[in-house]
Amino acid sequence: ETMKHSVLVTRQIPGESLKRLREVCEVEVWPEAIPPSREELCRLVKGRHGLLTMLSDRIDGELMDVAGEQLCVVSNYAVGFNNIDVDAAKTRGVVVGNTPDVLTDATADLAVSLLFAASRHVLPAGNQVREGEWKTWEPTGWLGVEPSDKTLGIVGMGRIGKATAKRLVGGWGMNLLYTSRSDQGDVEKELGGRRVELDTLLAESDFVSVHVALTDETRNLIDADAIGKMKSTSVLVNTARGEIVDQDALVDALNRRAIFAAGLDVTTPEPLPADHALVKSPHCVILPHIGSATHTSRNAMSEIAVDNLIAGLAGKPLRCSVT
Ligand code: 8YV
Repeated sequence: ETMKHSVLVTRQIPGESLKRLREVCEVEVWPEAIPPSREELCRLVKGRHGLLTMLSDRIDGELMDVAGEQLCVVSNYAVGFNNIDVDAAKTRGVVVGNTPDVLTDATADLAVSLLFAASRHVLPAGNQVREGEWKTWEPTGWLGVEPSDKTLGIVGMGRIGKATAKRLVGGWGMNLLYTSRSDQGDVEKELGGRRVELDTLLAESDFVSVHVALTDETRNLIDADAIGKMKSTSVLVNTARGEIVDQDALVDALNRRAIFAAGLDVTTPEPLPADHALVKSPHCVILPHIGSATHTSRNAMSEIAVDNLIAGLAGKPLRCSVT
């Protein structure tokens, strides 16, 4: 067969891997910084054999049908794949790939950064300087909380949860509680962690860091009830998915000082409008979903995503498959 495969890449990606892709197929790359709308995506996927997609692209059965029967692989540029209807893909014989492992360290580093930033008012204090409001030094100004020897609660002890725990247990001597679908012997041995129910974790932890995948079971896992169980001195960190935390409940808790602070790399929606109560809260640090944003991590994600696409087009097993 002489006809080349046709693929759509829905954003510009860093690194050299698109060159490899161009050697084996026709590639169209969405050129804008703003993602394609649903309408544009529907127009662009028609007739494609492969898609390299982002979290901002909703890839459901309808979109796969619009693409056509020749579609054989969807390669997601992320470890999380909640934007893809995996069952719909399976039904249609479409394989789905993701980019695990290579962003574990970068995301764990950012979780720790958010934990410290939220604990020490890094953003509002820094802004005070920028805005010319640094008038004096106050013994009672900007008092924060310290992590040393406190209790860390990791919600979801997967790769990123484990890497975050390692940093904070090893570096700051934190005691570790965690929730997980399975008992993790190595975590108990290496880090002295104790697997507990979520309620216990929330009640006993000084710092709670969320690392579960977004599924029907974890949507709104950290709701008003859950936040209500947390200590008034505790800090909540979320680098997983915005939908796992009930944002109205979080705003309410921060306003009432029912928890100390929050650090979020993920929100609902993304981008979060600047007039949102969470953005306005002096007790909340929000970053624009940059967990995996390092040169090392994003270049490696590009490599895996392109490897997945090339393998899928050739009908071979993907380097990292979720189907
Ligand atoms: C993505 C992410 O890189 O991997 C994930 O699951 O959330 C991020 O690393 C980013 O959202 C681009 O899709």
